[in-house]
Amino acid sequence: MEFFKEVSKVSYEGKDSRNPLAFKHYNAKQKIGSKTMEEWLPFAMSWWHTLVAGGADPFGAPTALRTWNDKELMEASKMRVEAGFEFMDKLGINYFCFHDRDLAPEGKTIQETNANLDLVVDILAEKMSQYNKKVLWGTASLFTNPRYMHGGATSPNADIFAIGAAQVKKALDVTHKLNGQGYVFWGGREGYETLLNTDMKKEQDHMAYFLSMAVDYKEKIGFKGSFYLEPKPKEPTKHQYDFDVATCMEFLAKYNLDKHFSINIEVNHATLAGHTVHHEAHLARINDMWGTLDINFGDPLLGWDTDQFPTNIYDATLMMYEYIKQDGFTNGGLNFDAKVRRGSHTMTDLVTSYIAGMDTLAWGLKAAHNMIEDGYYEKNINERYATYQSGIGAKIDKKQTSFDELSQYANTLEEPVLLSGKQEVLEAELNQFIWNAVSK
Ligand code: XLS
Ligand code: NI
Ligand code: NI
Repeated sequence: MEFFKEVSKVSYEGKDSRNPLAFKHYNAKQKIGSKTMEEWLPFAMSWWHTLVAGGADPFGAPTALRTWNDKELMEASKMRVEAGFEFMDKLGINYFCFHDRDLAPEGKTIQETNANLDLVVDILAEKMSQYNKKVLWGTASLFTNPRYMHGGATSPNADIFAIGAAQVKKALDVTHKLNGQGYVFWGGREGYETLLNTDMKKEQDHMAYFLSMAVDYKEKIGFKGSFYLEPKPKEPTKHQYDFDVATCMEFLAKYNLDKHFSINIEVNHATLAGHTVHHEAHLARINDMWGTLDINFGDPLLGWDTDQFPTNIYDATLMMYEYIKQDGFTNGGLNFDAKVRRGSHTMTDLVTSYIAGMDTLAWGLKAAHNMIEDGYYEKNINERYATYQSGIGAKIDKKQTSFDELSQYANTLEEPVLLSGKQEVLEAELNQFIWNAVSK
């Protein structure tokens, strides 16, 4: 059965194309520096937003027209597998990401649920070798089932903690079986609403213990993929324990887990935390903690996780700037944690949305590559900190001075003359890099 009937293999037509079913900037085999675009940009399809989301919102029922809408649950799951591989094939996407519960419906018992999952996973494994597609990462949904209303690893109820552990163990087995390159921990309901009913210390200790048991289990089964923690500041809970990159790094370091994890940065989560994705990517990079990326962007006028397709070229460029600086990822990739708007309800909308996102990232990659080749921003930063290259500055940089020496030195100074920060010039120049990346 063909699911995306209006779409044939999507090809690159170049920047002047007006064809919504063609790439304008993403040209898989084109080299950007040392790697092809396809090598730089290991795009992944998110199973949940692409194949499961129906467009329901708090005010109304699902709108999405999907071939499996009227099918029984297991039947629908199997159709999604077919559709997913056709989708990746047509777009030239080589990876996908999933939650356990996206793949197959829950049964009446844990055993039945696992049996459903195993059935779909076997079909997946076959399709993966047929189409040559890979799992970027897997994860477990410890947030959809009502039993997790007070948390999974941070639940006040020990039996829920145990059920959550069993679920993650199974999701790790499945990800391992499918040769996943990674596994994500996003603490959907790991946070709290009010301290009037919450033992925060106990909950955080439990969460860390949960993660450390996952590390033990990973080693036990010989899973070689990377473990990632995905920060998000709010939604669903008011105070999420994995607020942002800084909070996650501190948490991992405190519990001696930092060697076992890196961070999955998500653009819209960065902005919800009051940061730019540039900030989050930079902070993770300089600490060697940036492992993978969930691409989307948020509406600046709305305060929630809108998970829109990434069409913001500024975010894309600055994100790619950090990304090229660390020479990409080892096991990570660019997962489209993005969903079509409720009104974009056709099967074809899914394809055109991915094209829009892939083109934006490709454009950002080109612009960022030019920024780095040109050296403009690095040169500016070097000049800005030039006083640390010699004399007292070099001593400070090498940590070879003291308050006594600095005080003596300061006494000899006249009021220093400062350089301009030149922010407006730097921002105007960024516009030029973005423009020139596609105009030439
Ligand atoms: C939700 C998260 C989620 C994770 C995986 O906001 O982004 O989709 O990426 O559980
Ligand atoms: Ni995400
Ligand atoms: Ni999100």
